[in-house]
Amino acid sequence: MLIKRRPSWALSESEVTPESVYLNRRKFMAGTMASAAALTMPALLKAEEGGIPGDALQYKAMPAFSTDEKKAPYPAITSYNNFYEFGTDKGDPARYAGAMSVDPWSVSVEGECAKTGAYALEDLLKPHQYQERIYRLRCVEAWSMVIPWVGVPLAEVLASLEPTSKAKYVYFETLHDPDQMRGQRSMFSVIDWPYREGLRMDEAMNELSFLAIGLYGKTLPNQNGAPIRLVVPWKYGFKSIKSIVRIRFMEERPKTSWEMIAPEEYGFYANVNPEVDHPRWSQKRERRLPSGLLSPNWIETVKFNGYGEQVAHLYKGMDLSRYY
Ligand SMILES: Nc1nc2c(c(=O)[nH]1)N[C@H]1C(S)=C(S)[C@@H](COP(=O)(O)O)O[C@H]1N2
Ligand SMILES: [Mo]
Repeated sequence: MLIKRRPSWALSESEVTPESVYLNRRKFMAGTMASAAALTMPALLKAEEGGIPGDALQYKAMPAFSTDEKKAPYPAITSYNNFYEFGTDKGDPARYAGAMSVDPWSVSVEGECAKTGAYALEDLLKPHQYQERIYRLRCVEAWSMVIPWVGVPLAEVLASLEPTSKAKYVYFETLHDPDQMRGQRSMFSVIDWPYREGLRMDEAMNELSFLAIGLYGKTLPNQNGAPIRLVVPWKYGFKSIKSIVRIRFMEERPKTSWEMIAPEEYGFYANVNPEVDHPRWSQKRERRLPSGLLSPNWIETVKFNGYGEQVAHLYKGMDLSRYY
């Protein structure tokens, strides 16, 4: 008998198990936590009438840091999210992130730099001109979107904090406040809060690394990481940490959330790489969203998410099948 096998990349939505389902299953092996609800992806909302909410930002367009690919519509970018602080379903952040208050917002700057201290967000941003950059965001779950961010280069902000020569890494933390973040109250939460991320200093100082404060020309909605989040477009989406309250310059490599949860699946580097499959699914293709459930829009994944020209040199001499 001839058994026809689909190529491994022709996965249906339910075959690429959302991380939340898998991790809950793993954590509560004895229970029945893999709820059917978590397997169902919410339909993307129709564009709302009346334009884009939020405060308008002044920025300059940056064609050299942008793509002509079709942008995901605002409702798609703001209704299909990963932000586990508010729940693990893709629709939870849009539903519940309104409970987070983002003004005033303070960022604690710590560690190996001259300008440590607690900064009001305005003060951290003040000297810098806002830019619009249209980047691809590629989630490790094999979906992607093209997103027009507004923000400032991470390198400018970090340089203004005057890192010392001992600063080899920079570490970030998201707000930890169970009163505002219902996912942090959940007994099913898989993350040891706060959400933590980090970059090697040369990655952080790369021209592509970006601190976003806006989307489609307006201030970020909470579900996308208001009021300030990282965007590192050549890495899997989980590196792009949201709602940042702490920046620490470090000599040692910091422990990051996904590495702590499953180091064999999520490395510190996490560079987009179609040559290295996730242990449970292929990374050769991705669904470019929005994309219908019946006719998923699969495209080829490109190494470094297509940003190799800008970043490949950072990894010379590293075995990218190990440090993918
Ligand atoms: N604090 C925090 N940051 C986070 C996450 C999260 O759960 N918590 N999810 C990450 C993942 S897996 C992805 S793909 C992106 C999604 O960003 P978006 O919702 O703006 O598209 O945010 C990343 N940043
Ligand atoms: Mo992701």
